[in-house]
Amino acid sequence: MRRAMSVGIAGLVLALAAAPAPTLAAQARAAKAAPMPPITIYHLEGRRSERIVWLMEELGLPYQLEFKPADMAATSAALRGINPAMPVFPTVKYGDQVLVESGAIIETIVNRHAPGRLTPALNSPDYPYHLMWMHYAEGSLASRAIADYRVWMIQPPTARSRLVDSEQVVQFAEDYLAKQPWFGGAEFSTADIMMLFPLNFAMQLNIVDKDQFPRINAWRAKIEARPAYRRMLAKARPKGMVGGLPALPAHAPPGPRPAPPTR
Ligand SMILES: N[C@@H](CCC(=O)N[C@@H](CS)C(=O)NCC(=O)O)C(=O)O
Repeated sequence: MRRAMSVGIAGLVLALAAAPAPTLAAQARAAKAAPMPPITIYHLEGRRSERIVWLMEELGLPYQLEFKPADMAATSAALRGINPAMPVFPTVKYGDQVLVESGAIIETIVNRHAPGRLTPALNSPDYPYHLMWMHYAEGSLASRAIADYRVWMIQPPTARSRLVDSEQVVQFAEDYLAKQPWFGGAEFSTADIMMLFPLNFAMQLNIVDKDQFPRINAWRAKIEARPAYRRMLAKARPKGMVGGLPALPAHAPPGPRPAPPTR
């Protein structure tokens, strides 16, 4: 079986890779999968669009990748050309539909074109947790990490907020990994794909103290060893990260937070 991928705004580069022979179960699943329209991922190095590239690499599905390596201006211009009202990465052209929200894009692709893959069985105990982390990644984790980053860039904190903060949302993820090896439970799933970006964001930008979370660090090491993740990096970050944000000079001191409001 051959897989095609194109890279670059300027031209089309065809990359061919041999995939392993499909098992009987994979053939049965493929028979249920809907035909996939052409998919173009508007991407910028190191951003959430890497989730979609990584997903497609895990699934062995074809896609076109639009970005100009190490050229943020050209990459942003291409994005604004297709999605001027909401220019965010990822924007995905799915057939003739233009989609944002990485979680929704992942669920659309898996549910329609790779049913049953990278997802625990619907009636399994893992399923509710898998779905919880799918949503937690953007809902609780990314939103708080980004809010703290913006505020703390203006004034490095000397104490923790009384509201749920970045430390607490990352700690909640750390505690879950004491019980399960993956955010999807027993097996790697799309919840892991969703969780990596905000955890990297929080740790690499010093929003939290990365040394406080050994289980997340061990999980990240397992992810970085995955062949599909490495293929994603080679294709989506060929010249490294572009326009990265500076790390915070200091993160909030760990420890107890002020008591929450009582009314
Ligand atoms: N919740 C959205 C977030 C998309 C998003 O904000 N992407 C960032 C890059 S990681 C972006 O394009 N930001 C540009 C901006 O905020 O102007 C998703 O999961 O896709």
